[in-house]
Amino acid sequence: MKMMFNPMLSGALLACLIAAPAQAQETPAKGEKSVSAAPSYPPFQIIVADERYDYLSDADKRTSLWPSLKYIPITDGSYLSLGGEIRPRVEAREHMGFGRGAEDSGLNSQLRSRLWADLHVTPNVRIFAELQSAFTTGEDVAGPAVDQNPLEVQQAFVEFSTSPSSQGSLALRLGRQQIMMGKRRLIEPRGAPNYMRAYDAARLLGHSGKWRFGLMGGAPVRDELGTLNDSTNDDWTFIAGHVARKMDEILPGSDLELLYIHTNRKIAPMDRFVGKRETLSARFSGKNGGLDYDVELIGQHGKAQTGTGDQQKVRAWYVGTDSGYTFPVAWQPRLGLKVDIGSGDTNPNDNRMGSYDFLWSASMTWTPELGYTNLISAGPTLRVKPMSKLTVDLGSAGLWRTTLKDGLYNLSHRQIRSVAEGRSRYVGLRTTAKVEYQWNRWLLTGLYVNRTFAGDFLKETGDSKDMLHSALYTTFRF
Ligand SMILES: [Ca+2]
Ligand SMILES: [Ca+2]
Repeated sequence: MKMMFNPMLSGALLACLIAAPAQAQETPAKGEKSVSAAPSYPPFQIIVADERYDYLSDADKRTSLWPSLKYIPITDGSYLSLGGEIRPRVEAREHMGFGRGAEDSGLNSQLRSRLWADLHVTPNVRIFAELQSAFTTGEDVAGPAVDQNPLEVQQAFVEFSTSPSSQGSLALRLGRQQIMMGKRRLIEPRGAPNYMRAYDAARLLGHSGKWRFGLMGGAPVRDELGTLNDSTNDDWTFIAGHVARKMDEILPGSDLELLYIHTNRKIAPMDRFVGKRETLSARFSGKNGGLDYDVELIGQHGKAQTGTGDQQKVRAWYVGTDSGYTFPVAWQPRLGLKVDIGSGDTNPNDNRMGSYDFLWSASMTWTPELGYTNLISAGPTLRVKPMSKLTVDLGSAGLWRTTLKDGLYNLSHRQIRSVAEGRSRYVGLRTTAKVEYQWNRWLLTGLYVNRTFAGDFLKETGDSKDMLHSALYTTFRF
């Protein structure tokens, strides 16, 4: 694998460097009116399958390479759309377990490659498939499949849809697919780590006027070391429904979204997450002038299966916000507040399970470190744009245990410190910085640093090294 990786990495970097200047002139700068016939394309989506290129059906719009790849006409009404991504990344990790357990140290080189094809058989039937590959070299402890998954079918689904109309639309997706809901606090495609997450699912999606709605059911894909061997994780199934509505009558630009997920988990790193949970989320978000806001409340009930075989009633919750204000001055500074609070179990002997299960949530930062169970993470964020293509994000967050009767968890639902190991609430202080330069529509380079300083609770547990996670990356996407 090591022999293969380095040429691939150099190839990817070369591809980025060659592709960038050649295609740079195709997209007008943001906010700038194009004087030539060059169109300004809609932005890329996180869920690539949500992108549509029907607007390129007119051959006059496909005079350069990129639109010619996004719309390849086959017969009248049918076309093929191709896309891909290459992300080389150099990563530094120190004490990701805060000084306990087998910890990777020093530099790693990573490469994520993606290639997808979207075949629109008729205006109402499409077949979407994506291959994805993730390599990591330099790890000094064996990495998981999230780092190392040489070649997999990341997505393969068929979609049946009604013809788009002003009345609304309805689509049914069947097969392996990426899913993202709301602010990515419960179900999402795991974009930051090397290999992404998908679900084997059936999903009905619709919208009509101010309403959006959907139903879905299935299971996540199990990440396995090795090639073309990822299977359906039947040990963690779900059924979900959601409905959202624009709430302009109450507050201009606002949106209310309700999401219900029933999960059945047969195996988990901790017994407390085994069992059936009903998760209900209400999320109010929007943008009004310089203000952007997002508040989410989540309640959980159900039955947890403990190690002794007893069933415990689940009573868990989460509350969080990521809101800010952008000042209309030079550098467009956005000052924000980000808070995440997940419940913990307040009493080991009361036959109730209070530890919040964050399901398939994105991490709080770009670092896959602490989970949301029994954790308060709260602090300010600042974003500035010194140049139109340059974005700087700074953040700082205090970390505390929600209840002193429960331990500390990581993003894999493992308890990394138990309740018996310390008495303090204060876990530590996290500081993050991210600088990204968007060369053009296709190419982005970024540097990310997360330094988390161990606080009183970690010190009491005996292992309390400060954590460092940093990454230098370039993403080329077409
Ligand atoms: Ca695999
Ligand atoms: Ca309890």
